[in-house]
Amino acid sequence: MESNPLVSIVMGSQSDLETLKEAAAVLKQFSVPHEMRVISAHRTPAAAHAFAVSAEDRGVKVIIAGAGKAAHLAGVLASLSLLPIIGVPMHTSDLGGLDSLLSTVQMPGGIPVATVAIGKAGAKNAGLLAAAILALEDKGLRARLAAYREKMTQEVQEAYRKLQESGSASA
Ligand code: RP5
Repeated sequence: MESNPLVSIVMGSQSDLETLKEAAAVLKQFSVPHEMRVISAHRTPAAAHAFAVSAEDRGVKVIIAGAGKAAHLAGVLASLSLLPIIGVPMHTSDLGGLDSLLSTVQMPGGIPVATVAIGKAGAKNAGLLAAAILALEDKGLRARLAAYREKMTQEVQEAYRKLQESGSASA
């Protein structure tokens, strides 16, 4: 585990790990020090409290919190910390993740959670959003993010060029 993480990725259950790995992969790609923890707002509320009130003092700058079903983790952490909190709603078997999405995004005014999309796309974007926040004070990281965007643009343009070459772009 990273000893001086700038981003803490917290998940409500070990079962969320496959999804939250996407956020960790992005942070690794951009060389952002990070850690991963399993803390539940419902099953380990004392640990959630202790984590939230100490994260800033440990040097953490952004928290990514992923949870599913009645997903209160991001909101609880946001209620206890002034750090920016990014909420990742897990996909669920019962309601497809709509349960997680609504319980993460529908925060009362005054306690913000920046909620991203359900599931792996959301976790990936949580990593990118955390990196963008840190890039405000880190020119090297900003340059790496700009290069990532440029590569993505070129890949889409290349895909379109190939489609045109194949003759499938119009009929
Ligand atoms: C939430 O309940 C977790 O974030 C997880 O997404 C969901 C189900 O947890 P498990 O029953 O799989 O541990 O707290």
